[in-house]
Amino acid sequence: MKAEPAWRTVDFISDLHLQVGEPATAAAWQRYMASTPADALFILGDLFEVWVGDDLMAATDDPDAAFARQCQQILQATSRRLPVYFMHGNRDFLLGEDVARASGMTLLPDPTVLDFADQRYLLSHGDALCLGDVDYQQFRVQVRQPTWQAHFLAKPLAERQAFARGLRAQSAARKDSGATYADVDTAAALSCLHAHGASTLIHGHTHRPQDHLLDADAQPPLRRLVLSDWDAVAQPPRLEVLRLRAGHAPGRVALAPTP
Ligand SMILES: [Mn+2]
Repeated sequence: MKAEPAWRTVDFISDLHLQVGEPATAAAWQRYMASTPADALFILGDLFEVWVGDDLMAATDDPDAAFARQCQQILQATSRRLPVYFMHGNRDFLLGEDVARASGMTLLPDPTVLDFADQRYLLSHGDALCLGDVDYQQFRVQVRQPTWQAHFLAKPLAERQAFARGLRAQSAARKDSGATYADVDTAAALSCLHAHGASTLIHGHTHRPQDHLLDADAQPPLRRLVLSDWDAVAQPPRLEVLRLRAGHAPGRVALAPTP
């Protein structure tokens, strides 16, 4: 896709893992959404800790549903000021076209090329490039199949929520056990950049925010910019936006955890 000619500032965020149990992070996101000076916002996956189906939005007496509706209102309000693009992460890949549209967001395929200010960026959540995590790649292939998704979405909401809690418990246990996660595979990142004629890969997922120079000799040099996850109560807080401004090097903006 091509950036609108009028865009001067473009923001990228990912891995906020918004959930009802982490109100400080949600509040920081709400303030950011109301105040960003960006001309466009790209959300590169895992905005939500989990998304078990768009029918959650209509559920009554459900704290997750009330929280999701609040988030939708925030997205709607922002999308009236600036275009908001959404790419699925591995936690919220079931967020559907209907909720995206009702939230004012445009869904993007993973990966998506963005031409902005004479540069070609390649946008991805990043999980598909973590080739070292073989078990996860198998799981990903399975859950991205339309038949698996239709089968899952046909289950009662409570059953899907229980399944999601199980996955989160597994993931937390793995983290507590000190297991290390595969990072983005450099060869895969380079071949993806080459295939799309892009020079800079922007992705999240790994929670390892850093600027990597992949090929200094290429013209322009090939880079991989990794977004931070969000946690307002971590010490120090992690509330970071990657901001591109026409004519400037990419910048990272650290937001304040309290107003
Ligand atoms: Mn992820």
